[in-house]
Amino acid sequence: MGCCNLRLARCNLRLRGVAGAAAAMLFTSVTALAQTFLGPTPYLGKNDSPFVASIDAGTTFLETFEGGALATPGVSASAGSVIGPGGLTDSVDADDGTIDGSGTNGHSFFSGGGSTGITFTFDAGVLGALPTQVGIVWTDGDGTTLFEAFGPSGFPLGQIGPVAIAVPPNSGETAEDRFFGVTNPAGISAIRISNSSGGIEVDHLQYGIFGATPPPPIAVIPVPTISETALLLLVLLAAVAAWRRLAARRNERR
Ligand SMILES: [Ca+2]
Ligand SMILES: [Ca+2]
Ligand SMILES: [Ca+2]
Repeated sequence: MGCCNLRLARCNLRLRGVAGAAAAMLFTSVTALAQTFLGPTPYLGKNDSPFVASIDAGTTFLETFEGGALATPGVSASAGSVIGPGGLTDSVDADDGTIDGSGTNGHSFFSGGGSTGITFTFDAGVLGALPTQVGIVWTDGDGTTLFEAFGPSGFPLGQIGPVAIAVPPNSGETAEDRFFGVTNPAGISAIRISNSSGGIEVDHLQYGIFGATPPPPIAVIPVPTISETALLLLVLLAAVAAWRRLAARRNERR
């Protein structure tokens, strides 16, 4: 504190600077830990997901419902069930093999109570931890659409909407389909999606670890083939023989 005795005013300024820097660091830290909402954005296939890299890397689950059930681990739905191909089915467009403006030949997840909505709840015990990134694609319903997310212990993280994205009729059109997502470093315990009128249809539930590094590739140590091993032995034997001849000549000269 000697500097304070000598130059009190300058030292105060310096301390204020340190306090300001600390406050800035704290703010940055808090900001970095905050939740981020993503969407609503158009979605016709997996490549439209902001999480596609981690889906491909295997650190985020993607449930397309094309297997006929909600089968990815560590998640349960409060209402609804999977529906298969049909005139009113509204799967994500690409799931039937062709992006053609229609989702009627795919599978989706439907509930008759759009205003109650569907809550997907995550099980940290099964997953090892709560997911830190979650997304869902709203594909059909009426009225306005609302997406909500909840952190650990169920505290609300916020919401997107209500937004007016529904376009009638309800026969598999995909231009209206929208992705809603959230990231939260402290974890996401549940999401809820609802629309104010009619039933509700969703698809491509996705959840995993935000920013996770994919597992490193397994190092492959090349194993020499039999012919390579034989060649190596021949080279070694030739080298030993040459060394012995050289040693013998040296002995003869002595
Ligand atoms: Ca299609
Ligand atoms: Ca689907
Ligand atoms: Ca649709």
